[in-house]
Amino acid sequence: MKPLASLAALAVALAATPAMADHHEIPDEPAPTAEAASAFVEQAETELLDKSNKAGRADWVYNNFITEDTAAITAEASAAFTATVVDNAVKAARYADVEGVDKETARKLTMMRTGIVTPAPTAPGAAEQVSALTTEMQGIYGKGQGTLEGKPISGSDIEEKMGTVRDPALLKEMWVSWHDTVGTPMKGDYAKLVELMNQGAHELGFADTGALWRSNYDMDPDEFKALTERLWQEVKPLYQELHCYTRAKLNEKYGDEVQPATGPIRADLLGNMWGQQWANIYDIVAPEGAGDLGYDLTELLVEHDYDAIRMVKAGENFFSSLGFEPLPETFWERSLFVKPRDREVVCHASAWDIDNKDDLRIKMCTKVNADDFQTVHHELGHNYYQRAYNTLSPLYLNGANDGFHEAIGDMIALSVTPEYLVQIGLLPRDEVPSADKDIGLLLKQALDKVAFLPFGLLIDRWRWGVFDGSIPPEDYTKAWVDLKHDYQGIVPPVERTLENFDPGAKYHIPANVPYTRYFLSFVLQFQFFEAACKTADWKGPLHRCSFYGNRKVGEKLDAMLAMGASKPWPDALEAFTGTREISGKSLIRYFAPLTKWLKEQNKGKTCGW
Ligand code: X8Z
Ligand code: ZN
Repeated sequence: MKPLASLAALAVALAATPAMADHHEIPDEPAPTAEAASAFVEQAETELLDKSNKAGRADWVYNNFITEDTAAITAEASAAFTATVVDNAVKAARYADVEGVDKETARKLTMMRTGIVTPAPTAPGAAEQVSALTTEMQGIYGKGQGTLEGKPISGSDIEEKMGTVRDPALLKEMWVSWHDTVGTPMKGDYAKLVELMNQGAHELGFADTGALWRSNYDMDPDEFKALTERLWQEVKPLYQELHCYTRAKLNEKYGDEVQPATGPIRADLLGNMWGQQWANIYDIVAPEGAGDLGYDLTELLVEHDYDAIRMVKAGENFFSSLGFEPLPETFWERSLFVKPRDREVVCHASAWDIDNKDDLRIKMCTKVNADDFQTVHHELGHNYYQRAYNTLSPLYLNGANDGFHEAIGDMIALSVTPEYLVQIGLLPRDEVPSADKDIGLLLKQALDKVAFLPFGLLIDRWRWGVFDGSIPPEDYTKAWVDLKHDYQGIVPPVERTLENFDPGAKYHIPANVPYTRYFLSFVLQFQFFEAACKTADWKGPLHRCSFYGNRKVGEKLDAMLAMGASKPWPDALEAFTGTREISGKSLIRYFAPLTKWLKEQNKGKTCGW
């Protein structure tokens, strides 16, 4: 994810908190003329960039060293930033209907309002309250622990263990302890935050915070909602086939007591704390015959003595092969690559651009495994995007939309094929899986990419409901459990109660990071990937394509990235793919052979839950 700072100027970052704007009388404001509007925008951009950079720096320190003092410092900087953001958004509204405003200025005035992630009321002290709440919750999450066999275990370790442990009692212990100790204590803070953010959104002219979030996609917010629904309907049948097949395999492995053959899947059996990506249980679901791929990326990394730095170097090398400049020396000096032994840090991976120029960094508690190899590429995608648009004006220092920002590194990682692993010396050529292993390769990919889709959608469906009041605080966890049941077809391993706050056990809820971006990204990355493979003149099955080393792809990619947020996102999509529509068709084409195969496997079974 991108932190505050990089969100930067970008209204996006705008997240934080508010300040003390007074939209009724602003005595020193010039009369609203087109000239005044552009002068205002210019001054606001300078101010936003400055405050965003200051808040980003403080937030970096906090994320790397969670203490009372760093919490106070980041809360203060973030409150100052939010205050500025809200103040400028309120002023921007005054210029909205001024005649003769040029197109650029009009776009920026809109962005100043719609890019706000964490709105706060304008009343004195409210911005500070909002910042204190988000800082507090992130601290709880960052310091959070669960237990394994009764012993405390950190967030990054428990995440890894959920992928490797196969004893259902231990999986249940880890799942329950994590959700109870991390989520539950935040419930009150979260309800308070929702109330404050909604007041802030209201003052900015939005019905609630969800409406504000949905307004940031260059289209009508209702149209955006409909777009996400259309995409979900395109990919849902494939998810249902995957669910049906996976459930049967889990039933075979664990028996009816643990995983019944019908109904929803028990959440802790899927190889991931949140049941969001399932590739870690590939060994359980692998098809007979086509299942043995002959290699396991985690094992290859370990055997070849990879450590965190080598993993990141491999990611950098991919971008270099496309023609991108190497990462700056400061990236290597200032990033956090492994979990420190002696202090609390936020381990959830993130990419930063501290000065919005070239001070790029990542922060990861990297483990040497396939999951984190993927995440390294993901984070670098953010960094290369940030650098590509760093000459644009402050409000344009962002992705075409947030889904684009999330999709770049993942699109690159789709090129991590067996053939690519040969090219970088990780896999011996004679061990490349033959064509009869295609179903295995596709299934493994689907366990991450297809399994994620309903998860990516439901997080904000939950928040949209929380924000519009249809999910009141007493229903927070029930609604969460219901949505996970309905969309993903999964259930918690034990009954959840009113006191629990399961949403808080997922990073993006305490961190207040909108999540629809990932749903979009998991669709978009296949569109980008298919377009890149076409540019690279790839012939053969899409899932075997790697555009490693292709300068033509690099040039086209750079052109899209360099547009930043300066144009509506369909323009950026068109620049790279030739189409202006987000569509699930590329994903469906990528997995077409698997879909056919899954349907055969599921024949005669009652699917659904
Ligand atoms: O949060 C992330 C990235 C940082 S933007 C590591 N992701 C989502 C998650 O972990 O829930 C990437 C995939 C989805
Ligand atoms: Zn990300």
